[in-house]
Amino acid sequence: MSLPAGIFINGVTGEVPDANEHYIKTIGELRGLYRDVTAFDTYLRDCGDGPAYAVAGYRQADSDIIFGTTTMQPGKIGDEYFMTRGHYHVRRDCGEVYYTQSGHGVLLLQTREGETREVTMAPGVCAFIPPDWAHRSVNTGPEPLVFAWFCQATAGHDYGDILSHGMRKLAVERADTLAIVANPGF
Ligand code: PAN
Ligand code: ZN
Repeated sequence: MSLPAGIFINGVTGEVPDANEHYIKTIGELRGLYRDVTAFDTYLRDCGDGPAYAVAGYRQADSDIIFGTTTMQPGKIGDEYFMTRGHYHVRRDCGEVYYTQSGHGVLLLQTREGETREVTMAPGVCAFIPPDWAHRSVNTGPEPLVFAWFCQATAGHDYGDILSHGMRKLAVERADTLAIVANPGF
């Protein structure tokens, strides 16, 4: 049986002391995500492998809801800011909420039909992700980007489509500022 609980989230570090699910994605594990393969290899050679983002989740058995945090390091590969893999949910009826607690970024969203949207991620902004919109977060600032996420426990992650085709839009740095551009490789 699920029981009520008050779960502390550190909005600066993203740490959730009571989290019972954790994983880290290193830059090296994200080969193929970034368009500039030479820049990717140069980054790994010069900076070494290290965490790109960490995910902590809080799940209670038999509950319909899970939540947790994602903490994304700042950085760029070529002109692309550090980003998450991006996914649809396996269950097409399941949306999600991202509540940014610190740092700055952009949430890239797209439908299977080709519609795209961007939502600014900044402290205090709650991003609503409707069902069946693919979503990828991008850290566009110089600090870690920390956001709390809340979704259905059985939503599931479907990475296949974004992994093989990328997303329609890229978040890149142009003249020292963020630009959202069409992905020439899509
Ligand atoms: C988030 C994401 C998390 C990492 O918890 O899973 O930010 O992003 P990727 O899973 O795309 O690598 C979420 O959207 N869950 O559904
Ligand atoms: Zn999701």
